[in-house]
Amino acid sequence: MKLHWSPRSPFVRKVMIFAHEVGLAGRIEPIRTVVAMSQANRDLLKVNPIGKIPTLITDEGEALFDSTVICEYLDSLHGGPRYFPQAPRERWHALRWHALGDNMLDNLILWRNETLRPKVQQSPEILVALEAKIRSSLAFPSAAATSASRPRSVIWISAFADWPGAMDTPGSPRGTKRFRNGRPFEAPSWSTTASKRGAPIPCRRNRHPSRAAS
Ligand SMILES: N[C@@H](CCC(=O)N[C@@H](CS)C(=O)NCC(=O)O)C(=O)O
Repeated sequence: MKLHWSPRSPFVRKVMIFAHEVGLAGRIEPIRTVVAMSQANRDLLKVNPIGKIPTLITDEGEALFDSTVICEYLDSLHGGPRYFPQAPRERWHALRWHALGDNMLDNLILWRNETLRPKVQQSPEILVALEAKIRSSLAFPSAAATSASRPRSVIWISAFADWPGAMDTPGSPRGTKRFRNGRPFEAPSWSTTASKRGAPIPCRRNRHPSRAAS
C-alpha cells in the first residue's frame, strides 16, 4: 500500500497511529506529498479529486480517502479485534467520537490558515468563532462522561499520548512549535501534571485507551 503522506498533517498522523496499532505500518510506503489550501496538487488530483492527504493507494491500485475511510479499511485488513464496532449503537457512538476529532482538526487547520494570513486580512470574528468551537470540542468528552471515575477525557488523552502508535509517529516539530508559539489554546494544567506523573493506565500495544480506562 502507498500513502500520500506529509509529516505535518494531523490526518496523516491519525492514519499512521492507527496503522501502527493494528500492526500494518510496515506495509505502508509513504509518498511525500505537498498540499496547500492555496494551491492544488495536480498529481494528487489525478487520484483524489478532493486533493487532500491522506490518500491511500491500495495494493489493488484503488485510491481511498478520506482518513476515516482509510482507518476503517485498515481495520478490515488485520486479524485482531476490530476498532470500528459493527453493532449499530456502538458503531454510531464510535463514529461520532471519530467525527468529533476530525472536525476539531478541521477547525484547528482553519484557525492556523487564518493566522498565517497577513494581520490586516485576518478576520477576528472567524478566529473568535473557531476558538469557541475548538474549546467546546475539547470540553465535550468530559461533559459527556457520566461515571464517577471521570473526567475520562483527561485519562484518555494522557493514556493516548503514551500509546506505542502515538510515540512511533511524532508530530511535526515545526507545526507543534508554531502551534505553541501561537498559544491560542493553552494546554490545560492537568496535561503537564499527567505527563509528569506518567500514564495513569498501563498501555500495551493494541490496547485501546477507552477500553483500558473504564
Ligand atoms: N477530511 C479529511 C481532511 C484531510 C485534510 O484536511 N488534509 C489536509 C492536510 S492536514 C489537506 O490535504 N489539505 C489540502 C487542502 O486543503 O487542499 C480527512 O479526514 O482525510
